[in-house]
Amino acid sequence: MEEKVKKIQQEVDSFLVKSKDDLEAFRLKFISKKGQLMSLFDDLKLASVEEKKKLGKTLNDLKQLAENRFKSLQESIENTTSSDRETMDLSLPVIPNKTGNLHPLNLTRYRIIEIFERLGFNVSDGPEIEDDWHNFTALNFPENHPAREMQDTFFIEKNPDVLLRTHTSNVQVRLMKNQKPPIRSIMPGRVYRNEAISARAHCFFHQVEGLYIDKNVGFSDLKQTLYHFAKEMFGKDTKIRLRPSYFPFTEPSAEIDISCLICHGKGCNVCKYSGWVEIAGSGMVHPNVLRNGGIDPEEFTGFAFGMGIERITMLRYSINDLRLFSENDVRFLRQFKSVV
Ligand code: 2NM
Repeated sequence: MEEKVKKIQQEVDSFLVKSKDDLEAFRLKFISKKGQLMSLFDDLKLASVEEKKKLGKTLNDLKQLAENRFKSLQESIENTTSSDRETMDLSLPVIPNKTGNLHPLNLTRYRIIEIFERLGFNVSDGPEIEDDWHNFTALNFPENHPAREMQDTFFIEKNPDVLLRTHTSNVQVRLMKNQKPPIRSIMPGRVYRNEAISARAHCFFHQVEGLYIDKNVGFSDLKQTLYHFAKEMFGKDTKIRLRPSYFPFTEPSAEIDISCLICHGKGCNVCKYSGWVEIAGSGMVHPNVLRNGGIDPEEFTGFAFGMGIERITMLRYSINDLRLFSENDVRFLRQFKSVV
């Protein structure tokens, strides 16, 4: 009898209760009328008067112990009311995350920002609705420049002109006015041009322009910066080529080409059998532009560049139609999973 009591006492102490089912098992075993503990009280009836005295107290203590433990287990189970805990199976495969993914243009934009941030460039932003001064005049566009024509630019108002910016260079003008060199910044953003929509053109697209102004910034800095960018963006074996070009806001100016990713120079229809594809325009900031931004061109020089995010994205993912970016067809968009 005494041994039985000891055994039950140990069991009451060590019985594991993690769920409501466990708790019920505990109750049936130690508390209920048909439980082990109660059957000891039945045994007690057969004992002698002496034994009854001694064992009766032990059994009552044990009963009290079981009831107290039951109460405290009940409280803690109810407080953690986690039905998950009882049913969660950690070995099951995860439920796939269907919350969507970033737009391919944003994936490219973030990658471009990442590359330039590591070179010490910061990111600047500015208005999409702009006046003539910030979009054209300050950037050395002559009064009669064709870009100012109604066919090329969306005007919101005329005299004084209010328009949708045609490039993000308007942000550079503000930067130069508001900051002193050294300036090292890139400007991603949406720009607008009055063009018929096709596989290769759209009435809006996205640009990243960059500006670096300091003492002694030279053309070699421009070349190495864009060479580094090309290798980071398209792979370490990428070559670049600079072609002389013309922009009103830079002098000298150059178009940046990269070696064709598809045919590696052999010739294919992406590079139109030339082996090279254009990715950006660039040049040394024109002294007039520096002056318009309140910077002395005798003291400071700088380079600037601009690239289309759509174009870089099309090369990066072999996409052949610009319209896919704005049609928002999920069958297209879902293909660009990434861990940005
Ligand atoms: C391009 C190509 C070449 C450019 C120049 C400037 C500024 F403001 F510094 F004059 N911003 N961006 C630039 C130069 C942009 O885009 C194809």
